[in-house]
Amino acid sequence: MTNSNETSALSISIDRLQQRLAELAAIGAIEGTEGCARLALTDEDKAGRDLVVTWMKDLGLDITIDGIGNVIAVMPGEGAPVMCGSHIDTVRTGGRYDGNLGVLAGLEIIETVQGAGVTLARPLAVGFFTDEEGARFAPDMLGSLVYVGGMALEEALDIEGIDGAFVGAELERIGYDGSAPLPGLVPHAFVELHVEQGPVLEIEGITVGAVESVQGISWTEVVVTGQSNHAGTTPMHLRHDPGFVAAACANFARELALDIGHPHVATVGRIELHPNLVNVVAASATFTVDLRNTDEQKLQESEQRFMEFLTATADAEGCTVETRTLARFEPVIFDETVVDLVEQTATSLGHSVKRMPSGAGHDAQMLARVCPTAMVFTPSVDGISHNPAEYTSPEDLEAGTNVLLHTMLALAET
Ligand code: HGY
Ligand code: MN
Ligand code: MN
Repeated sequence: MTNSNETSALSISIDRLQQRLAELAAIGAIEGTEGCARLALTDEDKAGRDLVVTWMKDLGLDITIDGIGNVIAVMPGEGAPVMCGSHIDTVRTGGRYDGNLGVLAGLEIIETVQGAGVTLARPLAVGFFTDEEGARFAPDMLGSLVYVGGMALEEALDIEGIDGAFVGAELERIGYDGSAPLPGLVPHAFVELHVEQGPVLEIEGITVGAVESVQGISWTEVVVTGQSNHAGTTPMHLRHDPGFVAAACANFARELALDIGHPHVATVGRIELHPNLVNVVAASATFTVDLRNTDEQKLQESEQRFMEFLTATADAEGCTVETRTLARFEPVIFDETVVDLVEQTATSLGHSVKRMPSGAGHDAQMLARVCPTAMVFTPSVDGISHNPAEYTSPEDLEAGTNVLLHTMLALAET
C-alpha cells in the first residue's frame, strides 16, 4: 500500500512520452506534416496496434484482446484496475495526439509507477478501443460500445464500411479478432486523457480541462435519387437534381445550427455524387449529416427540422430519399466524484483548471455506462483537430499526463 508522500512527488517523463508519440505518428505519417492516417482496421492501424502491444509487452503487462479488437493491458495486482486509455485509430487527416495521447500517457504512467517501485492497492491498466473515430465503420466509439455491452459483437462484426469492407473480415485480416470475453473487464474507475480538440482552454489560458460531460451526437447517411441528365440540354424546370438537394441540405444544416444557437453544431462532412461528372446532372447524391448538442431535446428538435427540410426539398425537386442512422448517442454526464478529483488534482499540481463539456465523442462516454468515469483535457493550439496540424505543447502534455497520473493513483487507493 502506498503512502501518499511516496507517490506525491511522482512525475512522468515528457521526453519518453514525446518519443512514443513520434514513433506511433510515424506509422501512417502524412507527408510534410506532424499528422498521421490510420483508419480503423487498415494495415496502418494494424502496424500501430502491433507497436503499442509491443510496448505493453515490454512493460510486462497482462494483455487481452477481445472479439472486436479492443486491447487492454493490466499491471500485476489484485482487484479491479483503475483504467485509462483511448484510441489509436485516426481519421484520414489525423493529428498525432487525438486518441494516441490517452493511450501513450497510460503507458508512460505505468512505466513511471514501475520505475518508482511503489506498490498500489489496485493495479493500473491502459487500453485502446477499436474504431473510436467511426470514420470508416460507423458508429464511432464502436469498440468501447461493444466492450460495455452496448452492441452485440455479432452486430458489430457485420458492419460494412464506407469502402465496402466488413468489420469482422478486417479484424481477422489484421489478426485482432481476439477471444477475451465481452462485455469486457469492468474497471474500478476509468479516466481518459484527451486533447480538447476545440478552442476553449487556449482562449481562456487554462492548462487542464476537467470534463463533466459529452454532448449528444446524431449521424445520418442520406441517399437522394433523382434523374441523371444532360447538363446542357435539360431545362431547369425539368430537372430532378440530387446534387441541388444535397447542397441545399448542407446550407440548411448551417442555418439550423445558428438558429438553435451555441453549442449546437451541424456538419455535412461527406458528399458523393454519382456519376460525379462536370456535364451530368447527378443520378444520386449520398451525404452525411452530423448534428450535436449538449441538450437532448434540442438535438431531437434539430433532427426533426432537418428531416422536414430534406423531405420537402427532395419532394419539390422530384427526388426520392433514403436515410440510415449511422450513430445516435445521448449526452453523457461523467461521475461527479471523479470530475472533482480531476479538478482537485490539477489544482494541487499548481495548474489552472476548468470544468467543461466535450464537443467530441470519446470512449470514456461508453465506459461511463459501467464504472465511475471522467476525462482530462489538454489545450489544442488554435483549437485545431482532425487535421494534421493538430498540436499541443510539451508543457501542456506533461501537465495533463501528470494530472492523469495522480488522479489514477488517488483512485487506486479507494
Ligand atoms: O466524432 C467524434 O466526436 C470522435 O472524434 N469520434
Ligand atoms: Mn479522439
Ligand atoms: Mn477524433
